[in-house]
This record gives sequence, C-alpha cells and structure tokens, in this order.
Amino acid sequence: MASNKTKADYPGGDKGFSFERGEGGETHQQASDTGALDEAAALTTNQGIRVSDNQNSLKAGTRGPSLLEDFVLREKIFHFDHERIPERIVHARGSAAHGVFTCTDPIPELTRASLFAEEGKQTPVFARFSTVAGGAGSVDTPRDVRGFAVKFYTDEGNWDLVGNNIPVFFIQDAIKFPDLIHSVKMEADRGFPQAASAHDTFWDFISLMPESMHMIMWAMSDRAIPRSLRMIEGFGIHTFRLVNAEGADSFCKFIWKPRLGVQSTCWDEAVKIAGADPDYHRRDLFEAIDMGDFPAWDLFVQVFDEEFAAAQPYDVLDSTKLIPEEVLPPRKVGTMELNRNPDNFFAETEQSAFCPANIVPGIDFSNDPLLQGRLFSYLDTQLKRLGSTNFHQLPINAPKCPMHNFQRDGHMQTMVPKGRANYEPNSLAENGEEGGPREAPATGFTTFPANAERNDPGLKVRERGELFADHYSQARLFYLSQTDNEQAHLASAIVFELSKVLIETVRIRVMSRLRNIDEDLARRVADGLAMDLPPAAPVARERVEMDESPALSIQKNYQPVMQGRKVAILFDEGSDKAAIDTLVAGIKEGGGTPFLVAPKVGPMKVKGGTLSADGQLAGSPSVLFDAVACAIMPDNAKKLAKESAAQAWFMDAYAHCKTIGYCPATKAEILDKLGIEPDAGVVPNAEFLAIAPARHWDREPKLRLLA
Ligand code: HDD
Repeated sequence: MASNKTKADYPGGDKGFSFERGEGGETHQQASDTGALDEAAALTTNQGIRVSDNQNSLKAGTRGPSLLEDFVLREKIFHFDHERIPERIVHARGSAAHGVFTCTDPIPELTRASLFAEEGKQTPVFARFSTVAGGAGSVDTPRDVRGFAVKFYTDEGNWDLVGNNIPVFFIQDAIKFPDLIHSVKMEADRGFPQAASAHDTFWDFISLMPESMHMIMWAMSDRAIPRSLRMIEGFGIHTFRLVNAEGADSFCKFIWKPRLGVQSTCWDEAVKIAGADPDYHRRDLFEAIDMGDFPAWDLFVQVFDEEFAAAQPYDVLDSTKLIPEEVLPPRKVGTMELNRNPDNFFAETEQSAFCPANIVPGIDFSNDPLLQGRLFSYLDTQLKRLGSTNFHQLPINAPKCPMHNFQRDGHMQTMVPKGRANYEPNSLAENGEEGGPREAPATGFTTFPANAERNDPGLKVRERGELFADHYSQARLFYLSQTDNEQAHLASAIVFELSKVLIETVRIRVMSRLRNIDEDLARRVADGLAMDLPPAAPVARERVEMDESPALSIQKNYQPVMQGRKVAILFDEGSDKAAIDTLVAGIKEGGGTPFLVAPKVGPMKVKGGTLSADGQLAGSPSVLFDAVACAIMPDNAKKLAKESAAQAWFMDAYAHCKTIGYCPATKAEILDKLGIEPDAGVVPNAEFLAIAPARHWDREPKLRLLA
C-alpha cells in the first residue's frame, strides 16, 4: 500500500525532496535531488550513505515480505533498540542548564583554586537539579530531597560540587547508602510506591537509624516540596578543605542561596501539581531560561579551622550536622547564573556525569566517612551508565581546559593520539619524536598531607567519632527554629507519611524517637494518628541545647517579590481588556510573568478588543501559579460559578494561602458562594499587585486541620 503522506507531512520535506500524490490517491516519493543537495540537508545512514526513501522498507513486491538486505531499515531499528541507557540509580529524574559562575569576592588567601582568584573571573558551569527516589519518568513534585549538582569547567580542570537542597544527610557512613536507597525506592516485591517516602520500608529503616532524625526534620518540612528549582538553596553538605598557594589549609562548607529567595509549596498543592503538570519543575526552569529570566544563586563559604571545629558540640566530619549560619556567618564568593538550556536533553542532561572526586588544586576533601565513600562510588556508576571509561570525552563531561595524558584505548575512544609515546617516562623527544605531556610538580594537584585528627593513632577500626552519637540536638534545633505554621506543616507531613505505614511497630518506633527531639512534636504526631505516645527511645548520647537558628526557616526569611513569579489572570468573553492590561503591565513591571487563563484558548471578544488565553481553564489550574486575579463580566461569572474547574481554581488558590485579586462580579457570583471571604490576601484587583507574591499562612488554620 502506498503512503498517503504529502510533502508537508515530512520534516525536511521542503529541503530538496517532494512527495507527490499520484493518480487515484497513490503517492510516490520523488527526489528533486539532482546531486546538488547540500550536505546538511541530505538524510544519510550512519555510514554517510544518502537515503533515498525513509518511508518504506525494502520489500519483495508491493505486498511481499521485507528483505534482510535492507541495511537502511536494519541500521535504523538497531540504533533505536539501544536508545535507552541505564538511568541513575538515584537522582534519575533531573533537569539541567548551562551557565556561568562569576567570582565576586576573591579568596586567594584561602584557596589557590583559579576560579576564586580574581574579581570578575568567569567559569562556565552546567547545573543539574534532581529528585532522589523516583525513576527518570516520575513526577517533579514528590516530597523528596532535591539534588543540586554543579560542574565548574575551570581553567585548571573540572570541579563538581554535587550537593542537595538540604544541608545534612540521612546517614553518617557511606556503607549505609545502599540500605537507605533500597528502603526508599519502590518496595521490592510490589514495585510501588514510586517517588514516595510514605511507605513501610522507608520508615522501618529510618526508625532503626536514629542518625537520620535531623534529616527527617528537613525532609518532612516544606524544603522537600519546593515551589521552583529556581527557589532552592544548595549545600555541599560535607566539610571540604581549602588550600592556598602557600599550602595553608582551612575547612569549608559550600552554600548556594537563590536570588529569588527560598520558596516552597504546601503539600496539597504539590500533590495537585503532580497531576496538573508532572513536568512542572522541568518546564518552569526551561521556560524561565527560554524567556531570558535567568535564575541566579550566590555561592557562600563557611570557613573555619581545627580550633573552631574542636569547640563545637558536634563533629564537623558528620554529615548529619550543620554549622548554624548565626554561629559561623557565610561569606559570599561569587554568583552563578543559568542562562542557556541544553540543546539536547539526552546528550547533555542525561549523559552528564558528576563526581565528588572531581576537584581542582586549592580544594580538597575532609575525612567525612560519607564523602570518602562517595569518592569511590560515582566513577563506578558512570561506567555502568555510560558504558565506557571514556565517558569524560562526551562534550558535556569534557574539561574545557587542555587535557592530555597517556591513558589509551577503551570502548568508544574518540581521541586519535599521534605517535608512539603512550608511556611515561620516555625519551622519544630526544629522538625528534613527540614525547607527550609531563608531570607538573609546581602547578599540579597535590593532596593536602593531613591525615586523620592530630591525636588519632590511626588504627584500622570500624567505628565512628564520639560526637556522631548525638542524633537529636540538631533535629531539635531545626524544629524549634521553624515558625508555628512550619512546625504544623512538618508534624502534618509525618502524620501523613506514617498513616501510609502499615506496620504499627514502625509508627511506634518513629514516635519514640520523636520524643527525643521535642515532646510537643511527638504529641502532635500521636494525636494526628490517634495513637498513644510510646516511651522515649534510649539515646546513645545526651542532647545539647543549641540556640535557635532563624536562617533554617523559610517563612522567617521570605521576601515577597514579584521577580520570577508566575501570576494568572482569569477572563472570559466580554471581559474588560483595560483591567486585564493593567494587571499584566503591573506583573511585568515587577519582573513576574503574567499568564492569561480563559475557558477557551482561541481569540475571544472582550471589551476593547480581542484576547487569546495562554491556557485553557481546565488545563491551567491555580496550583501552577503563585497568585491569581480575574476580570469577568457578571453573566459570565454566573456561568463560571457552575463550572467545577473555576470553583477549584479559586478554592485551591484560597486553600494554598495565595493572594487572590477579584473583580466585583467574581466576588459576588463566585467567591461569596464558595465561602471565600476577603482577608489580607483576598483583595480587590486594585490592591492585588502590591501583595501578589505573598502567602497568607495565617489563613491556613481556617481551612485545614493541621497536626
Ligand atoms: Fe549521591 C548521584 C548527591 C551521597 C552515590 N548524588 C547523585 C546526584 C546528586 C547526589 C545531586 C545526582 C548528580 C546528577 O545530577 O547527575 N549523594 C548526594 C549527596 C550525598 C550523596 C548530597 C550526601 C551528602 N551518593 C551518596 C552516597 C553514595 C552516592 C553516600 C554512595 C556511596 N550518588 C551516588 C551514585 C549517583 C549519585 C550512585 C547516581 C548517579 C550518579 O551518581 O551519577 O553514584
């Protein structure tokens, strides 16, 4: 049977080939290729053979069997069959962008790393954000930690800062990582739940690992349901070491702070976003960069010495502990701006390979046992995923500075070294031949010589430092540093998660640990589950009281700015264009993105002209926006009041504590009937712009029974 496609149906069909419809509806493909087709336009096989027909396989007669000799078909299907590579075992779901890091406050006295050497020095970067537990096709908004990995292509080699949006981790020693990940991933027998920690095996493991309690506070807080990847902090977590040109060292923690401020969703909102737009974060990042609204983060360092470390009530080599910013103020060193989307998702985002062991002269590791295990793990995983020891040659992974050594061959070698010198030392140069690269003792990377702590006899042991045994002090610090509303969100999140745990002893064990963090928290969780509080679990080391750290709270630091926010305006036929134009102009002026929503997307007649919506009402629920306003005529408002998508639009915005700007008809016909009462955040359109990006959390107790 002949194809019935026409030229226009084929991409590139206008670039030299024409597809003509024959008599009686038959089509045959006719090449207008007279040999002059330029190289870019001609479709070829991987061997460079021009393909004359990409629509029909080779057959023995029009209705006959396909022929084995069809190398065009065979090659195409063969390649397709192998398109997928193993996804990352963790952090499989990710989104990334290119950008640049600019040093704003040089620190040559602390590190000889070239990227921090001079004010204004620019270093290209590639940043990939990810969830941890879900597979590559899972939704963007589960309750989960977000990976925050940055590859700096410095002029002295690649440095990968592979962190998360939470400054601590679940475990203290890398030997527990496979157990942690097995427990949180979908359960082994049933294959669910995906991308969710609310299940038996995760909480079973956690309840048996008291060291995870601090991280659990963060993971159950709103940090784990961010509003946008552009609005998350990033942390290198481990203590690293900085080394200056004289060889003097200091300890250091790295922190990224988003220019747009930290902002999160609430749980009901995150769940609904997952349905409305499973690619919510990926789309948000892509669109912001695409429209030139480049997300930016400032990079800070917390620098300290052994003396400071020894004076803290926790061990700085323990990744379940942080250094409060109030105790050691972070110092800004530069800014990262992400300004270019990848050209190809697979070639760049998927094939990007990060490794905490990639460091440059001037940066070094500490003895953190979690970090030490990571240094081993990542190379292995890249070999498994990318299939070759030459994965560093892929453009996204290759350094942008000169790279040469005597490593040779291997799968998919793309470099073609010349000459005989594939070993070192060699004297071939004396023979007039190419001798190859040589060691660089003065400028090359040298490991900082310090080993373990000064008085450590260095015996081989399977033990942890003494202070590692304090599992609760910082969990308490985090909980007490939150606002009342944030504490309520946190307690409610634990109730939700434990309500999905079917093994009762696990719930009980978790509550017994919570008592060691805060009695009030434990009581709220027990009440939320309608269970009795068990006795507190035994502790390995007594808690120390730490001063609250307001820096740990999102709400205490929230700056309601329009910049980077997406604001929806609902309209319908006959709406007043002037009112809409005013809102649009105000949103744009503040640096936000207006988004018009209407029951239909085509051009609609409105008072003062025509308007086309950016999105249809049912496909653009208010969960996708930071604030909503409306301009609707009375008759249309009456009609919309009966439309469940419109009701949900306003009810959700209200329940998620967003600002709602209303026109008189919407108030009378929709808001009043839904029981949405004016408050500090439900205001006439004229007052909307001034407060649009704020969240009105004090509304929440009226709407939701929080734990
Ligand atoms: Fe890891 C990926 C962050 C502990 C083993 N990790 C991975 C990614 C991030 C982190 C952001 C994704 C990078 C990307 O976008 O491609 N991992 C962390 C942090 C940790 C941590 C912040 C604790 C502080 N990880 C950790 C341990 C181990 C691993 C203890 C193993 C011993 N991580 C891996 C891995 C991954 C990975 C299996 C999967 C894909 C990859 O490396 O490239 O090797």
